[in-house]
Amino acid sequence: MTFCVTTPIYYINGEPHIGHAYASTAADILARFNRLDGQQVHFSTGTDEHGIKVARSAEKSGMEVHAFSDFMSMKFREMSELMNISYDDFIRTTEPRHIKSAQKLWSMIEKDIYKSKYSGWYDPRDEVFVSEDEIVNGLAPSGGKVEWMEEESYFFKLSSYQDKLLEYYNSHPDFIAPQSRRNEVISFVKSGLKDLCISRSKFNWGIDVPNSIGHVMYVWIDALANYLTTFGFPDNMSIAEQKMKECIHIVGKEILRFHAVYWPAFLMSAGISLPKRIFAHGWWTSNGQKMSKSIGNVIDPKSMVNKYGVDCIRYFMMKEVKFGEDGDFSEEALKKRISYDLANDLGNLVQRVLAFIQKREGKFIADYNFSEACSELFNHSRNLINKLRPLINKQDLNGALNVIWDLISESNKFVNDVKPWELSRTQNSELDSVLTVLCESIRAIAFGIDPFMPNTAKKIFDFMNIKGKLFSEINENFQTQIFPHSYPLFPREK
Ligand code: ME8
Repeated sequence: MTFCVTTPIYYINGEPHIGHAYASTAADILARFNRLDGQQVHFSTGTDEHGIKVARSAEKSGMEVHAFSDFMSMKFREMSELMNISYDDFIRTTEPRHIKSAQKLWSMIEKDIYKSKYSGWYDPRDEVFVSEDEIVNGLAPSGGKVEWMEEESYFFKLSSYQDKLLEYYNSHPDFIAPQSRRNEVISFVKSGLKDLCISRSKFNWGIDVPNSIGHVMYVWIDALANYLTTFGFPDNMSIAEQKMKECIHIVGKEILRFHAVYWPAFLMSAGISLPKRIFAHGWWTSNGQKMSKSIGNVIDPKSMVNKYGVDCIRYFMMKEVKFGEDGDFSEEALKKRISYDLANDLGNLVQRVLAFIQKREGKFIADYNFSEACSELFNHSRNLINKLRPLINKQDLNGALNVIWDLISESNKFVNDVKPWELSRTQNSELDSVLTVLCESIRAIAFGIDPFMPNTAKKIFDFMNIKGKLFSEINENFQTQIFPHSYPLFPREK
């Protein structure tokens, strides 16, 4: 079975920030979960390098545009490394394989393309065409200053896809998620679709329109085609088709329209399968305010990771808000999560159980003859992944963490109730089975958090000498174990 997931490809006109790190981390968790679940995974991310906005940023920087793209794209690659993003492909839209793919897509939708004159407003900040009624005081909804555009352009007959799109949404209720966003898209399409201007001729930082001198593709056609490129299109058409069908696009809510309206229309026109789902996530504010360079409150993932560690940041972003909703990023909230959820709940469970076993010379005899209380915790542990799977399949990342934390709380409560230290004093024969079930629950928890916090999971696996990698290996019983020395998972704040 194949599972494919993509992040948006990021514009390289500015530095990566926490919003980019968020989209990439969410996609990474889906990719990691599915890999551990034994699926073939294709996970792509990358950079969107053409368009007027990038061309102007290059000009401002004084760098030649190709050199600027190389330089800025590298920063996004570094952000991926920093966030521990396990991508299989990092795609850049300036690569020859992509230029070929975008041009092929263009030629496949040519029957729906005509030439005409465009006159209207353009918002270079978001690379979108805007209508009169969207403009307030000369500004587009993005806050960008609109520019008048008048040029001979190519148009895509988007209007003729209105009914087909509505039919498709109707027959594929899970195509757009979350539901509230789906409703917004449907009402947008119902309100009427205009044909889409898909070329520019006033500048040349883009992919040439095939057989048409002086025109470059509108950056969004170019950008959306990245998903096909990464799947091997056009050389490996049947593989690309297959992957497209299994693909989940993770996007921010502000670019849902491009992914849920334009993209499916292009694919329908080209006769290519549509992706499985488009999931629109929400936006982060910074201490209650919109992140903006002028306010100076843009959150830099590098400084956060250096200060708190990558796993804590990954955890915080997924736990703090339900995936799909907006959230607020503050260090205060982050510190609380680290202290309560990570150090107190998870860290403490691992530390107290493993330290106890260590005190007994690191040895216990696995004993699966369980009392009722042990059996209950054992069954919950063995069932954890089965509970997570449906949540991950609907991208409920926050819900998945809640389920894992339920098991952590249950395990901590079990320790408090059973009091292994007392059993040890009285040489109670139940002790081995109590420690066995606790090791089982910690092992299950480590598997569960692995996609979210891979470094932390690895530490637990190392503490416990667990070699298994796949979820399927969770069902193997512990043998008599000797644990090496264990350390705290999350250093407490000084
Ligand atoms: O739109 N909160 O690129 P982009 C959460 N190149 N997520 C945020 C965010 C925030 N404050 N700010 C950005 C583009 N993001 C196009 C995409 S895809 C074919 C082309 C995330 O650099 C979010 O996922 O503006 C958003 O959709 C993405 O970064 C946009 O990045």
